[in-house]
Amino acid sequence: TRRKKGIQAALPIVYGNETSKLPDDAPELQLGHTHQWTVYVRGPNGADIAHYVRKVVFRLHESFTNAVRTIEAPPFEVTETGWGEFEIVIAVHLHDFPERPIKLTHMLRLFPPEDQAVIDDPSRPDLLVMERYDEIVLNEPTEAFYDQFLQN
Ligand code: SLL
Repeated sequence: TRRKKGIQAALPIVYGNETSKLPDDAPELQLGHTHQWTVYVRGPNGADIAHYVRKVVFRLHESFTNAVRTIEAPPFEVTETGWGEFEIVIAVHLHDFPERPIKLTHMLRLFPPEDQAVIDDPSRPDLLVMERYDEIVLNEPTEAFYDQFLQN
């Protein structure tokens, strides 16, 4: 495969979690669960990342059934209910480098941490959002990828 020598591409992504408290009548409360959350990898402002993301693998805490969740199409996210916070390992597999996934880690938050900014959506005051903007740096993309997505 021919690659663009000396070219570095920065692919923007946003990853993190959204959490809300379970309503009083939620059946999951019987299991001791207190919150519903979604962990995700997205493009900034809803941009489509499926051009360069082939699949995303989320490794949840082992207390979850099928703790390894592989998402092969957008939206690249997992929604669950639970009771605790834990670190999620996220592997982003690119079309261009399928053999070399990008590893991200995200601390799932159910409660607002004291030392971190929390993004508030005024239309959803019950929703806690903990997310981070990042760039996946692609070294020497394939010529096909470069021609299709990067050159403009
Ligand atoms: C803690 N170290 O003790 C962490 C572990 C694990 C959270 C949190 C499981 C939900 C289910 C769940 O929420 N685990 O039963 O499926 O806080």
